[in-house]
Amino acid sequence: MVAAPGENLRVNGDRLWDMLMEMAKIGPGIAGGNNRQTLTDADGEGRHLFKTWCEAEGMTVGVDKMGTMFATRPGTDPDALPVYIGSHLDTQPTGGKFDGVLGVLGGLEVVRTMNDLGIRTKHPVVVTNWTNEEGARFAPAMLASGVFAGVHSIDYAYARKDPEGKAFGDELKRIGWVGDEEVGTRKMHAYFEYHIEQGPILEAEDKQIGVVTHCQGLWWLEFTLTGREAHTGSTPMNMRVNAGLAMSRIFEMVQEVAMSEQPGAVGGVGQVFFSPNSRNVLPGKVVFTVDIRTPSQEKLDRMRARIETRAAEICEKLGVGCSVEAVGHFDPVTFDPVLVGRVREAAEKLGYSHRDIISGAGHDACWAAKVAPATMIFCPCVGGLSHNEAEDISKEWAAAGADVLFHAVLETAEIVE
Ligand code: HGY
Ligand code: MN
Ligand code: MN
Repeated sequence: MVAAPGENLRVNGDRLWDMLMEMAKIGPGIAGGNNRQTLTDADGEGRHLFKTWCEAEGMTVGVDKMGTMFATRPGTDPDALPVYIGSHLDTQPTGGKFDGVLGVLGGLEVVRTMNDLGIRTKHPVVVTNWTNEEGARFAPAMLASGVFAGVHSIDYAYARKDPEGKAFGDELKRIGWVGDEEVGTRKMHAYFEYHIEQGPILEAEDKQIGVVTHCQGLWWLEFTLTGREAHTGSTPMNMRVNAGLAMSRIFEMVQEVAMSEQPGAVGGVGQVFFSPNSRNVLPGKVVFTVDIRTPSQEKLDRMRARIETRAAEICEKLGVGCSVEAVGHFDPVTFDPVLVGRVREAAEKLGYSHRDIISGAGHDACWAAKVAPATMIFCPCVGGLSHNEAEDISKEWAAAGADVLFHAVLETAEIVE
């Protein structure tokens, strides 16, 4: 069968894999993954390596006041808005080598392949590393892309504190990555994000490519429960104001609410702080964040209302104080149908198996979609495991997704003969 025009244009999978393994050496975890949390020295080192690689490809690297990095490959038309390819280099504390990193370095591999082939495009291509996508150290997640999209102010972002009380703005200054660009002044022709699925569907269905049509919405609800510090040994059960017990009943309730909203809803808790966190003192204060998500707007808001109402009832019964603050949120996202179509056509042309999919995880693309046509491409990941140091993909999967990214970007950036 005669190859379709450009069908044989593929990225260099070995070179992409080598870049991923090189970046993985920075901020290593303790079990083969990464701990390269945002605004740590390791993050600074990873940023520097990315900048060095981009400049070696003849790209110019701009940085905005949130530290987001924009590496530009010029187009032939100086007035044409760029096509952006982005994701994040920061990781969870027990993160994998591919979450976010595949999207940034996959974008760089697209540029390297364009340089290898001497391809010129009308629109510039900009490869982006968003600051603090994970939200592990500074909530909320997708903080820099949120400021870029006008969802958060830069003052709000700079004031966000990590668990040790360090402020985002101070830490960004400390690692020397406060840029001079105003945040959000850049305009995008289109935005693509290539990412591991972080779920089990593609691998289970033996599909090489996820054509991402939507992303589920999210609430992060931070609860602060106030009990009374008291001796765990000498305080009679009927005299306790037990914030820890209230917390455990709320956890059980969140599970129940999420299960009652199936299919297509999740709810759970990943982070808890006890104070004073001493074995033989009942906690005076318990702080935790409930993470709920679903593709349905109506279900998302209903789950939030049910959880907040029932949490207040649980606490009242136990005489425990209860306050809640939404520290993260985005509504369900529908990605741009034209760009989604280009991703699907690229997978078809390249002969890769594919299926439409809704993203379970949140991504910077969710905020980019507020200010430009945006979409995503997924590759499978082993066992659907992510936010775990054992997160793994194959070199073949990585290259196939980058090939689709390459073709969809070329289609959008318009090759100049
Ligand atoms: O929470 C998320 O979905 C993303 O990993 N920040
Ligand atoms: Mn990610
Ligand atoms: Mn992540």
